Amino acid sequence: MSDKSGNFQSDIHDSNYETVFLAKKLDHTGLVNADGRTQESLNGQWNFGVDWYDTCRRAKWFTETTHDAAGRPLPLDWDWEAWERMTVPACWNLEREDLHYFEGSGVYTRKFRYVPEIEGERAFLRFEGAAYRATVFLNGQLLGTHDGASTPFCAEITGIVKADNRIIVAVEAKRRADRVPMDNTDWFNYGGLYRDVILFRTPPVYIRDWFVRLVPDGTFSNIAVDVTLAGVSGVAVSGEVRFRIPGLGVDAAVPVVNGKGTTVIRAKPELWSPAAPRLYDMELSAPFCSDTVTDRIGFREISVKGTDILLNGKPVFLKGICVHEDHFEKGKTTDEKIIRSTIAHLKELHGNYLRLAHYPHDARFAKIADEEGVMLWAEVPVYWAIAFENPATYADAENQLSELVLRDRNRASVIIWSVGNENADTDARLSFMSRLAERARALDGTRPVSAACLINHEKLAIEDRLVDSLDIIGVNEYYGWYDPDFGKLPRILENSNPAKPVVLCEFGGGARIGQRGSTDELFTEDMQRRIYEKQVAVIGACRYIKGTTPWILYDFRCPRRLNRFQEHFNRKGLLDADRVTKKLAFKVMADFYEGIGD
Ligand code: GCB
Repeated sequence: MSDKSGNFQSDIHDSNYETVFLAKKLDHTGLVNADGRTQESLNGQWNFGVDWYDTCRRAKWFTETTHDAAGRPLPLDWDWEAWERMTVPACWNLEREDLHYFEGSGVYTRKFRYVPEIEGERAFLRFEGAAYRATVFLNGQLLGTHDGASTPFCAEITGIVKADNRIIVAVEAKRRADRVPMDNTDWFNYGGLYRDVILFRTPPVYIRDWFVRLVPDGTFSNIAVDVTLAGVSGVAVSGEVRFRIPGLGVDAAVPVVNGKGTTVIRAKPELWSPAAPRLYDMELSAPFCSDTVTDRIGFREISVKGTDILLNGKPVFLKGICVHEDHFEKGKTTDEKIIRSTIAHLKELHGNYLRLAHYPHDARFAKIADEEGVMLWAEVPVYWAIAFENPATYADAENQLSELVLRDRNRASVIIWSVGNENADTDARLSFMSRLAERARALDGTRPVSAACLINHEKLAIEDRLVDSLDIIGVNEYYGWYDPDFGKLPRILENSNPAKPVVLCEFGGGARIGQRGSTDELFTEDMQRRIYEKQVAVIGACRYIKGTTPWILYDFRCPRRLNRFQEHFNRKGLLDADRVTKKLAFKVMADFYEGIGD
């Protein structure tokens, strides 16, 4: 039917209603680094409507058209102020019982005041995470649409923002085969505006982003700084930015030409490490445009040599554990207290490293890990059977990876970018994931790239063509659990002769807290402990395994797990989902890591 015909009504007849919203993307190209700037929180109680049929976008509620052309009131289907309240940030699934498994669209709205502080000031909204698709409107105008549940995005609102504003965010949380992750995962699909929403301001010309790090040349005495400046209406800016690290006596010029500047400065920082997580305050200031940003940076070098992983030139064993961003009360929403208690458990394990599985965790994690001296594996949700043949899926994955790297590349704690987990070795997957590895290196040439690769369970060897594109080989194996024949693990390790370091990024087994029995009884703490004892004995004897992150620190919500011990939780945690009660295997891992020493 043509939209010219007299009985065409776009809100009910236009099946392509999303096209216009998708045409304006909020992606990594619009990301502005807001660290070290004054941030005004838009968190709090928003009005919220469950919009199961996506009518906000179909019927353009966001235009707030309340009267027809003749001035008569319209029978509206929305009613912002009468709607219930929903906490932002929060996973809607845990806010209301009837939304526990809700995977449709929800509309969030609130008002806010805005008073400019300086002449020509620019203003931005930044969303730290919205699952999965968020379409943002301000004062009736479309700002754009973001895809990806776990990475940040920004929208410039200069010229649209007024004294009194209404923001509307339509968030849609469907699982789909063409998304990243796709519709089948071993974790819960939380939805909503579940991370912070902030407003920040900049001068007309402003410092958009920076990348400060030790040059990985083995000398530990060169600091590189890249700066990006944004001009008014996209006009390229040139000028001099000062780069200062008072603690090192650094005060250097970074010449910026056409928006980009880069400089290498000689300096001898105390190196960041888990034993001494030294951070330096730094400042970038651009007097010609009156902009200044600050950050706290740790300087360290992470590299790979043969089958060794080197931290500051010395071999290091990554003593870690996997953790999901999943809290029994808050889901994927987190806070400083939760992050610090996670790290406290890692330290009780005598660990120095966490695998943040299987998607980017909250931005505060890496900041706190910087302070606490914890190394991190950061990952994008290229998980299991992604639509590797689909170019749109690749674009989504590449964008999520770009947003992650741009968000966290100034964090010393992040030492590995992972481009995926347990994906079948097809040509399409090889091309997809090796392009992702190249993308990570293009945005950040200072960190190794890894992925959880595959074992050939017939040949009993680590075998995955993706290995050629990686710096560190991640391997998941569940001998003693999914495959009870534990004897295969030592054979696999003997049969393999990798030229690169291997990290065992998963092993383990399930145990219901308090469930006791023999070491052969599934879901008992006793069997889980036995699996850990056998695993660490084999791992400890393998010359090329340079790190381990068993699966997993805490039990986590998982709709695929329906037996009487699981009750919708994956029970492979070393602690219960209460994040307090330890299982017997915890001590096995703690003793193993204590024995390895620093
Ligand atoms: C895996 C996956 C992880 C699962 C785990 C399990 O290999 O990478 O996401 O949760 O196994 O418990 O089966």
